Amino acid sequence: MDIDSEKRNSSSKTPPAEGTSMQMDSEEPSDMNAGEKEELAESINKLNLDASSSIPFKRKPIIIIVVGMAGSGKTTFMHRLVYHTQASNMRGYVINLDPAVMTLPFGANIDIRDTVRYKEVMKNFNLGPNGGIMTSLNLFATKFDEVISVVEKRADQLDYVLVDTPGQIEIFTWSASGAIITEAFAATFPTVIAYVVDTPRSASPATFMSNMLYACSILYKTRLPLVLVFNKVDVAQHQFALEWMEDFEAFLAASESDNSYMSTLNRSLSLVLEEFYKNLRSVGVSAISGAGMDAFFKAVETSAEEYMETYKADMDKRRAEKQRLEDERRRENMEKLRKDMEKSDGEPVVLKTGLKNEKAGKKSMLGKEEDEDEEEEDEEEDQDYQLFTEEEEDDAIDEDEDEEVGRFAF
Ligand SMILES: Nc1nc2c(ncn2[C@@H]2O[C@H](COP(=O)(O)OP(=O)(O)OP(=O)(O)O)[C@@H](O)[C@H]2O)c(=O)[nH]1
Ligand SMILES: [Mg+2]
Repeated sequence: MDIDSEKRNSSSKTPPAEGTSMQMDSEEPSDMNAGEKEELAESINKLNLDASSSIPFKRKPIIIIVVGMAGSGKTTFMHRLVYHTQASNMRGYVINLDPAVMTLPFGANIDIRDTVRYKEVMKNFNLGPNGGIMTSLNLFATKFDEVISVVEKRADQLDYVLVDTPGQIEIFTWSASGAIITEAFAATFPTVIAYVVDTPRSASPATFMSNMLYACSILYKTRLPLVLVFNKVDVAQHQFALEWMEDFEAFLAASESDNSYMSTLNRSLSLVLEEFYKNLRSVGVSAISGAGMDAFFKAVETSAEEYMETYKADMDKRRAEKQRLEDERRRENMEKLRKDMEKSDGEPVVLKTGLKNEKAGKKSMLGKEEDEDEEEEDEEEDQDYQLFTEEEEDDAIDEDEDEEVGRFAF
């Protein structure tokens, strides 16, 4: 690695000091005055510290990421959202992140299936269905900055971006790609998680509790506002769920009929989750009939405001801290570099390789020697060579290898 490759061969007057393992090659610093040195250091500093530009943040559109357990009705709910936005003259943009869905009931503006063929991924990587979905999502996540820039370009014409996620909830919520995608959105736009719950299936306290624990873990993992969407209220109303969330005694009473070990655990957990329930907004909807959509969008708007007040501030704080640590690390490295430059006084950097024929190595790195030095060197080299050939005649391959290593200059 050359700091200044153009000038590397010019600074070859004196060989590196004995025992110096690494020196920085720079433009004849012995001739450099203090002002020039400072200027160079400043420019290096600037180059490194200005590299961290901040991403511009926009207040619109609001990103709605729809997650939920398999079969809870995410895709049907997405369809309803698309229909509702169109009917209410809201401007929406639709992204499908489920690579395994066979047919979508709505048109997606960006569809992961256009980029990654899930079945091919399964075949090529010899994976099962879940591994195939996960790998497809990982592949797509590597290009997600392009998705963000597409949305950014249209930001002025959009109110909402609706995002459908894979059926297996853990593939999105607990994978690196899920985190990358969520964070990429949240860093650029207000982002809200819509957690879809299958209401009829949550009528049992045990299923309800497991659903709530999942929602809780997503809330704490993403640190984004979360709206609980009790879906399928056309089949069963969600009043019982609201009651259980508001009144701990009501949940205890419901669990009473069940005397298993599970219910004891559920009762204890419901106490723990009391605080979590306070931070949530919940709405009952039917993706099939369209009930509750206005309430849902109201909850989304309030959550987006909360995002700007609380979540964004927290996110900015975390990013600022990360940036501070990064700047500190850079500054330390620059300081080390500066010290190395001063120490080396502009001589070429040589890796100490422990060569048997060290001088030959040095010579090849330094280029042309001055004439008077050359003869002297040649004599010494001849001697070294003789010594070497006498001692290790059979080791011709080693000699070549050492010479190769000796050619590296830093
Ligand atoms: N009655 C009723 N059925 C619904 C509602 N929403 C979804 N369903 C049904 O629930 C089933 C699952 O719906 P999907 O939209 O495919 O659920 P999903 O969460 O996307 O499923 P995966 O992506 O496979 O996890 C389908 O049979 C839907 O018709 C609803 O509001 N009411
Ligand atoms: Mg689906």
